[in-house]
Amino acid sequence: MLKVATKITAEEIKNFDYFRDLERRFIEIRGPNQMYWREKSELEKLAPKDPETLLFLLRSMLLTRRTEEIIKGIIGQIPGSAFFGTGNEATSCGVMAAMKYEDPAFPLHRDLGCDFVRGHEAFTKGDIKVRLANLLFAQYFSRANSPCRGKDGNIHWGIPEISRYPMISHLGTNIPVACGAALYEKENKSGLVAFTFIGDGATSTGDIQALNQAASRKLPVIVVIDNNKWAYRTTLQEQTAAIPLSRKVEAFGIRGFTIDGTDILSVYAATKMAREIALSGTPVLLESSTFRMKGHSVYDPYEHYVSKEDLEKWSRRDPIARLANTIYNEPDLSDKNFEDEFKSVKSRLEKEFGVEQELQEALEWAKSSPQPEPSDLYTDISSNPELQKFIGVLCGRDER
Ligand SMILES: Cc1ncc(C[n+]2csc(CCOP(=O)(O)OP(=O)(O)O)c2C)c(N)n1
Ligand SMILES: [Mg+2]
Repeated sequence: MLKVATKITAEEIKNFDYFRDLERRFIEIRGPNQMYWREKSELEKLAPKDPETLLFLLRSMLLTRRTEEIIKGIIGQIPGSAFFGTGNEATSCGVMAAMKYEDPAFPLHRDLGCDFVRGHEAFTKGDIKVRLANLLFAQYFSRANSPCRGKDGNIHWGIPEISRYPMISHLGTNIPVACGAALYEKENKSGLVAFTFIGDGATSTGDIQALNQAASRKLPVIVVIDNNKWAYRTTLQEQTAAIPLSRKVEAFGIRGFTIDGTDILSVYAATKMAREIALSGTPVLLESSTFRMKGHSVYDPYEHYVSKEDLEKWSRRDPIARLANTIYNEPDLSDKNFEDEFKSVKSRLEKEFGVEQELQEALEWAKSSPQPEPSDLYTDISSNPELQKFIGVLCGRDER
């Protein structure tokens, strides 16, 4: 795990009251087969307890949130819109941290935490060693050195070097693709588990049927639902009666669990459990309960239709605040000045953990990166050389 600069010592962290609300944490993991699978005490054993992992998780969530704040500030300078996962960081970071580094991952656009966890150390891409944050900002600016080499904004990108594959815009379609990846891993006996994320809205698409085949073929696959209670402006209750959503796979004969997606320790433990189940030949649906704290996109005036009460209630379950409170005993989640206190704790931690510096450097790197050449417009369209050549001819260009 990455060593992070922080003022808290390993000794101090050993003494903190880690187990004080553990009961409440794991009681929230529900599911018809939960007890059948494990005793609660066994599940607790899967939660991270070493200081390095806890601090790494906190730093990853801070990086994720701060990146989105920075992006909000540069809207207008980047092409297109942006879609945030504010409030969802424990799910994206917790799931990714509990999976194996080589497990093929298919996150959504709101799951930047997955990228920060898997790309926490610089990795080699092409000819250069690069940090994830640099690539991410280059992608938002559509620069020539970004994962899509300037051909896309901030959605359909992947980094195969770290087994992080792109998402598909059509809701739910990530599911059959991840199942296909799981089939590949099973046939190759790699011991790896493919996993993907879908929104609550996507659970009402036909693509969830892919889990029927995955179940009968005993594929090592996990589907995580980012249940943020909204699908654009449609509420959860308006789009389905199958609540909790984890019930949706009972008919396929596989396991569904609902977890508290704002508590990264629960998410981490439940994902470890899910990974073991998936490896034993039963796909898993993991519903992570969160709340979308921002609009569908930056241009969506969510304050007009999301109630103040809901936003206030869920802000006190902020995943970063919860983990900071577990480790440092601050911010106080029930204090009437919670928002102000959290703001100051967060900005202090961003500096102490080197988050601000890493992101500002990455932003500058991306801004000064080259724009794509117009002559590259038709390159990289197909991995099939014949088809690529054909595209070149169609576009009146030589195949490059
Ligand atoms: C099959 C399909 N239908 C409709 C859309 C349009 N659309 C894009 S995002 C969205 C809402 C998605 O909600 P959810 O799955 O809950 O994900 P969230 O945005 O909350 O992360 C819709 C309806 C689409 N992309 N694909
Ligand atoms: Mg949603």
